[in-house]
Amino acid sequence: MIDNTLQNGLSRRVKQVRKRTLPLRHLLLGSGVGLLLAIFCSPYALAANSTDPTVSQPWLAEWVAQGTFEEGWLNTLLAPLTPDPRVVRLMDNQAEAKPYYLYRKNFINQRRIQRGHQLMRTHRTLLQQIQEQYHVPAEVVVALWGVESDFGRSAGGFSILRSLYTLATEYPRRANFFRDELRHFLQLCQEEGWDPRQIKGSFAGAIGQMQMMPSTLRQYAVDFSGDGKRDIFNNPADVLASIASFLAGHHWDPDGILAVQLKKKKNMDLSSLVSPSLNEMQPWQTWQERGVSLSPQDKKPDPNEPAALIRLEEQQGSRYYVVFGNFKVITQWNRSSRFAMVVRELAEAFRKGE
Ligand SMILES: [Ca+2]
Repeated sequence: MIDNTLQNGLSRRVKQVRKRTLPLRHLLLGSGVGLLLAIFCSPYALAANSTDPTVSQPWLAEWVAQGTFEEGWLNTLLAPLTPDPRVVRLMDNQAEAKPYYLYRKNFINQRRIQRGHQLMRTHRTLLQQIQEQYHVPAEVVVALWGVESDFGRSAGGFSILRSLYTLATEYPRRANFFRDELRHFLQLCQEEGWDPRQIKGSFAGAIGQMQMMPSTLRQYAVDFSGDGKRDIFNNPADVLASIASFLAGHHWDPDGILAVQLKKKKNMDLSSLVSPSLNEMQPWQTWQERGVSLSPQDKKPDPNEPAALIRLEEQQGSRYYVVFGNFKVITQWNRSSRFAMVVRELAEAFRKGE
């Protein structure tokens, strides 16, 4: 009896609800035109959608559709952001190519060389352990650390979230690249338990003391200290091992050579031999057949070792180098030959001091 009364009351309420919702349901389901009208003419729907980044940026909606991120989480993070005009400006300025002798000054000076020596001593045991595991020389690892962040002193003060979102939305030339990096960054934050709003780095999205892009970090950063976290902001063991992990992952050859400077010979025009790109390396033997030779004190490359000939500008004129596989490995980190040569020079300075 009581049950029946309850059931009757319940079914009455259900009927009332159905009655009230019938016109809307009819509008939505009964007519395609009605559906479109319902979406486009509702002031509430229009206002709610147009401010959501997942609506204004269809590539974000794709991430939601693919199940990579929750829509509400993305909108909460991205909706408050405004583009950072400094980021676009800096991105355009960096394309200006300085001659090598000016470029070098940004990275190599006496203070940095001394600091590198000091840190090689401070972290001697750690660097030996890393060298044993990854078969990459300590001085090259420390040189990359010095070039990228002045040994952790300047890892960048830009919000990575805002910078990457700015470049993903306001920098059409490389928008796809930066959208992908933003996705990796957000995934990295979820994997590592970082708050995306708190992470700082370079204007171009590079993070941590080794200034790696998020996609690279996800692939190569390691926890060498053994605490379960890849702390690339504060932990030297994780930072240095992550650098070594990248180089080893790009096939660093422990017995290989980075580069050898060529002495200019009379009657030989090296400028005509300069390689168009490091992607077109030739076996060392081919260079010997073209008349390129090393000094007796230089380490002898294997005749089959892939090599390229590059030119860098010094104040006094051009300087020529034969560069080998390990040089190309460093250009996988940063595509510039000038960058790879700066790392080599700094590594040489550290090695000589030991
Ligand atoms: Ca760790």
